[in-house]
Amino acid sequence: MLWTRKTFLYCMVVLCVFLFVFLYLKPSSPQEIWLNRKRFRNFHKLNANELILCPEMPPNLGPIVINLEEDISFLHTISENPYVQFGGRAIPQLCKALQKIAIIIPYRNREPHLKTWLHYMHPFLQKQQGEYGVYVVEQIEMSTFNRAKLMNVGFTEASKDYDYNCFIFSDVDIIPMDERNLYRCSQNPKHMANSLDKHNFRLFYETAFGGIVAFTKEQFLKVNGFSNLFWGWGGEDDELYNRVVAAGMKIERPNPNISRAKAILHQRDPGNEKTGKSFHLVKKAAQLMHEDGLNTLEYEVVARTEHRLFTKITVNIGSSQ
Ligand code: UDH
Ligand code: MN
Repeated sequence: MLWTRKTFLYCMVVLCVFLFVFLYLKPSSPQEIWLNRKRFRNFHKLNANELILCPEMPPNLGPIVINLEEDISFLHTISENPYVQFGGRAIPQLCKALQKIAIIIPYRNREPHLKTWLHYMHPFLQKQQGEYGVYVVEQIEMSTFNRAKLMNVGFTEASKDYDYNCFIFSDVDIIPMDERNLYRCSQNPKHMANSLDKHNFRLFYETAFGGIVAFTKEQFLKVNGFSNLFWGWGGEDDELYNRVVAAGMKIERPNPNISRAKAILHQRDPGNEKTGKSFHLVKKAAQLMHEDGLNTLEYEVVARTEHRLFTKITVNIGSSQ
């Protein structure tokens, strides 16, 4: 009897030790760490590496209403986006982002459009659980504008900042109308401005590749970036399309019902006239791709400002002569 009770107690102790080791000392899965920390309301101390991956399709996304009449100040947008950090960077609060995204915006003298873009895009990108940074690349000289070269500068400078693996090159005046249009990179370079209101939500032409395009780092390096030779309006997007094809890649486009977007209407900017001078280069993309682009890019950063809503890189990119 005594012996049996002793054995019973002994067994209980062993069982307790086992349970203790199993429940408390076993390595926790990231989900458990996340739940525990959530319980203790310790969100801000979360280490991104310990979090579970964000889902492919984040929850609660849908169409949004865009009102271009509103004049929205930077301060208002800052106050509405407390999680956006200096330089216009954000990471998802409760999961580990699938991609590290740099958004590159070519820019000169378009403050009202930039205000609108930031007002709609910061909430949009955060709802999509993006880990991202916004880069506004400003051409300083009043000489002819070179959108493509600014994109190359943005890619190069953002890559120095952080290990971005996805680059979204976007005009400052295009705002998506549906949060399900994921600002992410795909297996192939992706043309995202395929359903603009100003084109009746149709693809402008079969090989259109302007407005917004998304490239992984590898995809962009494979085509050696944009050409640097397109001064003035037009052609650089078609040349990039030809580079992608010449590099053996396909182009992807999102479902046009979901990629519906508003393009802010405006007059042509001074210094961005259609000169037509570089258009003959479009057909030479397969050859030009090796001789001109990221590998021949020259510029001088004049200033770098970490604004609350974006990083501005003011740059001297020279001129066509
Ligand atoms: N951009 C600037 N500043 C400029 C020129 C261009 O920031 O002075 C940037 C900006 O991000 C813009 C992008 O380059 O969204 C593309 O230029 P764009 O908006 O001029 O190109 P789009 O295809 O051209 O919209 C339309 C020409 C307008 C003609 C209208 C005549 N009714
Ligand atoms: Mn425009």
